[in-house]
Amino acid sequence: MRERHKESHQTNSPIPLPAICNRLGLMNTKPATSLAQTIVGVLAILVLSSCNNAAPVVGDTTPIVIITDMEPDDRIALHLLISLFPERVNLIGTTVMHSYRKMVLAERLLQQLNMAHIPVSQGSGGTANDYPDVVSSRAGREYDLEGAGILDRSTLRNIAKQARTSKNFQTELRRILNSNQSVEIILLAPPTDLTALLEESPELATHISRVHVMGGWTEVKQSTGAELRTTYNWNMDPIASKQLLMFDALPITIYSSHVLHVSFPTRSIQRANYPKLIEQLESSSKRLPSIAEFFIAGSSWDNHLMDRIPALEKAIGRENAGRQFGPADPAVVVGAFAPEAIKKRTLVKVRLDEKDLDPNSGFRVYVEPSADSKIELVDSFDEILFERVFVDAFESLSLNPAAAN
Ligand SMILES: [Ca+2]
Repeated sequence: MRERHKESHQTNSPIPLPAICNRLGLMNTKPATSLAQTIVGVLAILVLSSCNNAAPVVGDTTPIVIITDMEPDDRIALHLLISLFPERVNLIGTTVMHSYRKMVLAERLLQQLNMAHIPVSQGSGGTANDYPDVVSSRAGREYDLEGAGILDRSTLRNIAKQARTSKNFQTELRRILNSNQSVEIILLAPPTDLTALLEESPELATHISRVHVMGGWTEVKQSTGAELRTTYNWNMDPIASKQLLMFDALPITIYSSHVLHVSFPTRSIQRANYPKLIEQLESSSKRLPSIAEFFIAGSSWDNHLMDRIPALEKAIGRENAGRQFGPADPAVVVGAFAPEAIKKRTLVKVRLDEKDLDPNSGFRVYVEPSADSKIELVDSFDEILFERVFVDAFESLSLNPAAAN
């Protein structure tokens, strides 16, 4: 599917070069802390020669907060972030169904990477029935096997007794925003907790330098013409998603499904199309138990999806279960912190109509160019750069003795 907005107002890069250099560590006075950071810097030098003339400034130490639903591709995204910016990740919040269990699993992943000092807190949650019944999201919503084959049975039993939802993450996020003038948020799940906090304390939006959003829409053909309809993360909480897009002062970058489907047309990173990435994961798993557990989590998730949606067998392939992942969440991390992966951006206004639901696909979205908007839409993504950053980040993580138990 190709769903470009032909009339879009396009901007090559709304982020000033010094900011890009800064993000990539090219103006960092401190030495790079990992091979991954060094390589990201080298890549940037190749494409941004003008950065070489910039005066050195203090490196980017902006705290990062991640909101995750701990699906298999979130696990990959977390590994990437920890490899690229081990000192900047300040808080992880877990959300949607089984958010307590997801918190335990995120803590376990951090422990395995010797990063247990990063706090993880439980956010909003519920059961599959607490979320809108959109057919395309049903299989994901009804998955109930997080932690199977990873956590022992008594731990899983104890977890089942815990509250399904919590405001702990909102409390922790408030604390981070109150004590920092500039925080970046990586939103790899529905925005329920972030929006609730900003509705309660809108002044905290000025402490957020950018929200990197995995969300958006696809173009669905209807008898009346093509319509934009939300995908999973926005399907799960359309009201919070709509409200987030209405905070005028909040800089947001949207990695929409319709663009990532063009950059990654098979929608599955697997041996047939990205052999280097799968080989890298296989190799990393020998030293990193957190990758071995990604294989376990992925196998359970992939088989569930293929059981529920037989058409996915063609895209995923039973033989690839546990050895493939969706590129969306990892792409957000790469795009956020190696910004040259974003080949084109468009400033837009986005409106979500939560009252207009097509139960087969999602809620109606309207997008229009707007030069004064603080919302930028990723319009084209560099999957080649993604591959290079990915391989290097996992190689670095595997070689780092601190990360290998
Ligand atoms: Ca996710």
